[in-house]
Amino acid sequence: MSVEDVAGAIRRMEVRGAAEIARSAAEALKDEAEDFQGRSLEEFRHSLTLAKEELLASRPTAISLWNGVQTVLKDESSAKTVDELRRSVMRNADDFIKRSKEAVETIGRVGSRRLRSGDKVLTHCNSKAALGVLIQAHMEGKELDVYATESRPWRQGLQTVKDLTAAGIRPTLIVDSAVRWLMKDLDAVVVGADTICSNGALINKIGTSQIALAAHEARVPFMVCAETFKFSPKTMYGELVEIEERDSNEVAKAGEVPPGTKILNPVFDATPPEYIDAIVTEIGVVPPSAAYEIIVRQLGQEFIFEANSKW
Ligand code: RI2
Repeated sequence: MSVEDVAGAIRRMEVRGAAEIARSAAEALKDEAEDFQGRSLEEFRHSLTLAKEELLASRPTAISLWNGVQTVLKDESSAKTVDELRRSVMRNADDFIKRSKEAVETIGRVGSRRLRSGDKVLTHCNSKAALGVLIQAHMEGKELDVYATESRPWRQGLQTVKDLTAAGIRPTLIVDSAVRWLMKDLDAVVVGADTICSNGALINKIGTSQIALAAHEARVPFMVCAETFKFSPKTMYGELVEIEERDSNEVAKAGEVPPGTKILNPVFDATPPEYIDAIVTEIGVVPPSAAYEIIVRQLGQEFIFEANSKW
């Protein structure tokens, strides 16, 4: 698929999930590099810059997209020939995709240790990292009672119950507003992440912060599953995460509400670190207070510099 096609599919949420978005963008950059016909390095760099800008503009919130694109293009300035640049983009894209898939598998194994047979667990939206933990625990023979929120307005919870059912788990679907009612009966909440800020705050699907609040009130452990490329170097120097707002017709179609009704459709919200008990990454379980160190160690100075270069 062309960069334009991939960016469009991400924008329309045909491709969704923070990690999947990043992997698709990496694949699109790889194809762009493979198909480049010109001979000038300058022209090649220009076409990659345009591709990068188009992909980054497709959805603003998940840092995985920025980290993925940055990883693929990290050798751009040092490459001396078109061929060298092409090879580096293709190699980096393959590496990123492979590492990101392996990270989900590792998170599954690490996170499942936190769950016991008989646990009642709630998940929100459709996070492959969070589902990986639940499915791994099930494969290890633990009997889980899994609840999935509907996740209005896109209703990704329907996909979640399909994914869980396909893995042999019989889930229970609830409407988003039933979370607090249910919370007293739960043993854990397991969610994914679009972005983890340097102070450990979680940016995830709208409604996540309400779930965390209810979990905190009921003293139910709240676990976040996040690959290290979900941590944001951009937030280290104070940049705030842009919360995407989508079209009002995702909430109510024309004719369903009186003309002139204002509709707000924020897609993500921020959960403060004090409501998060553990973040499960591919390098282990960490507290939210470790976010700064993860960014420095795993992503490194180059990423931090690039992320804040406009500062
Ligand atoms: P994985 C999704 O965003 C959800 O917010 C989900 O929790 C998060 O990405 C992480 O998903 P959207 O693309 O990367 O559905 O774990 O808006 O699959």
